[in-house]
Amino acid sequence: MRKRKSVRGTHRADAVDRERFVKMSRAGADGLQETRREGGNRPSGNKATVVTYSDEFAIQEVKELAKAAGYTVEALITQKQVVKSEYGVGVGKAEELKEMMIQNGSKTIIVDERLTSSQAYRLATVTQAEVVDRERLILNIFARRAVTTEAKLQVQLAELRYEMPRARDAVRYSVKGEKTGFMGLGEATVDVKFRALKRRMATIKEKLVKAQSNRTIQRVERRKLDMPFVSMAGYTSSGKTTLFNRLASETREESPDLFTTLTTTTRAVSFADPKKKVMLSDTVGFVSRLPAYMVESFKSTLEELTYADLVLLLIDASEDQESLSIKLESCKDILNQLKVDFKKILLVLNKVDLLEKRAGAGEVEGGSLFEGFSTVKVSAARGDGIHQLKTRIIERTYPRLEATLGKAQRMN
Ligand SMILES: Nc1nc2c(ncn2[C@@H]2O[C@H](COP(=O)(O)OP(=O)(O)OP(=O)(O)O)[C@@H](O)[C@H]2O)c(=O)[nH]1
Ligand SMILES: [Mg+2]
Repeated sequence: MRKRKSVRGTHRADAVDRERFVKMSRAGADGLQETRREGGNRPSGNKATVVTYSDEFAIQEVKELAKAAGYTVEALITQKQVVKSEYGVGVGKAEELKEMMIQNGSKTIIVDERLTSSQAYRLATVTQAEVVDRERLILNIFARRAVTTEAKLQVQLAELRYEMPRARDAVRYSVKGEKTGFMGLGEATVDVKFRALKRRMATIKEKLVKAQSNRTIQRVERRKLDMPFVSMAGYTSSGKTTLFNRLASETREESPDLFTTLTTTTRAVSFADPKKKVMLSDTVGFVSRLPAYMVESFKSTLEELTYADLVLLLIDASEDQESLSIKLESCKDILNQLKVDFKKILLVLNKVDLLEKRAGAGEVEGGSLFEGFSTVKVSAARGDGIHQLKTRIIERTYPRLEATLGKAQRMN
């Protein structure tokens, strides 16, 4: 009884809450300007309470995502279902959350799923807190990490795609609150606001098309050099940049934080035979439950994978079967969306050095998960298996290239 009363009690402050929600939506919709002003550094040092699924993988991952977005996790509650109810969480949980947050001083609830705007609104109303869903959380990380102009544009595009349907709902709430139009503004102003959002989206897309055509020109130029293209893909933190640095003698940033790399770096690399060079690219990492519009927004960066002759798909082989399975399936799903031919994949089982510390040393838990793929075990950090990997890269790319060259010569 006490629980229900408290939830209803909060509803009485509905008008004030609606105002807060509308302000929050506005902060989101205008987030692009904020990103530009603060160089993408938001939020920082914020205390958050997290709602996620009860499995260990989800718990660990959301904690790392929250950390990468600048939050400190004060408390974490788990649920079997995260998005089924009116608030995204059950009514009882919503109230539990509110009390928990008063105790721990956090002002943000991170819900590890995609919330509808009505769920976010209701949860924000009941708890009097800022509500950040999984997609917003990932966007916040991207916004913090984006350094290059292209990466910033891609993040801005993804943010607009996230905000548009929510801005539409904010209008509905505004109307329900007896204020016509968007965020308490008149209908005409709503139209103006939406048109402005759409225009911004069109401008960003235009700029990205330019970035994309520059890439295409670069790719065509590189093709003239008759070098095979090798691209690295994999879950965030699987060790792509560490391997790239080792193979290309580079010093790009590698870190245990999620989404360290947001842009593509390409280098011409030669292994044992200086005549057999390959173009090697490192790129942005993947994460599970990544919506299609985010993949689409990062298309100009991820496109390297589509054109690659060989894709090195990195897996952190030191993880347990469940993590391996979730991560590999997520990667396959995204590579599928990018229309990557799976025959071009070489599965690189990285971090094998960590397996030695375990009981049953040396064995990767993947087993049947890797069926259908050829695999190679390496430690990008320590150097194990690197010679074998280089040999495999050349074996997999040069026969194909030589066949293409031979065909071209025969045609001339
Ligand atoms: N023990 C061990 N750690 C590794 C190995 N390879 C990478 N790491 C560590 O794993 C973490 C992630 O490495 P990165 O190279 O930044 O991973 P990434 O795939 O580029 O990550 P994102 O750019 O965030 O997608 C870092 O702390 C690395 O030091 C390895 O072979 N063994
Ligand atoms: Mg990286």
